[in-house]
Amino acid sequence: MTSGDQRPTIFSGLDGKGLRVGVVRAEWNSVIVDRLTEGIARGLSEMDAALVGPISVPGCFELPLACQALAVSGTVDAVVATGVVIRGETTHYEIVSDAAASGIQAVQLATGVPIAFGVLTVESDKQALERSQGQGEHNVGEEAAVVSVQMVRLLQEYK
Ligand code: DLZ
Repeated sequence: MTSGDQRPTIFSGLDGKGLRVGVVRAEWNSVIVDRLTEGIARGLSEMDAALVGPISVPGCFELPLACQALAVSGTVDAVVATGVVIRGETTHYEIVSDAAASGIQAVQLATGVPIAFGVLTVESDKQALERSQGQGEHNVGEEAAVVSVQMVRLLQEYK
């Protein structure tokens, strides 16, 4: 078994009809972020959910604030945050990655709006490319899109 085999299976049959999902993308490593954003769009389209945005922010450090603005705007049912932090490129790796992850978690808990973590935190360009592939292959953006709809449907059961 490789580490890739431990990913959850993409949930088939999820219905996103009538849902609006906001996308916030960080522009560092934008070639990879484009691939992740394509994955998000593909995933939402397959579930028949509408994509709102994407909204761009400079880097992953800024993702939580923009996600919060979108979450409280009342215009979306969920948000997908995406971006790329590559360890080799920055001694700020842990600072930027941790700020993005903990900030996004804080926003979804405070607002009750699901925010899926479609952020790649990787060691190299090679890993980033492997995790942002095309249809039917590993794409963390597409997986996050599925999670956003899954969480909306889950929370609806408790309303
Ligand atoms: C400063 C910085 C560095 C060194 N590396 C990344 C990165 O790999 N990925 C990313 O999304 N952003 C990076 N940033 C920018 C920070 O996220 C942030 O935009 C700046 O520190 C300004 O607040």
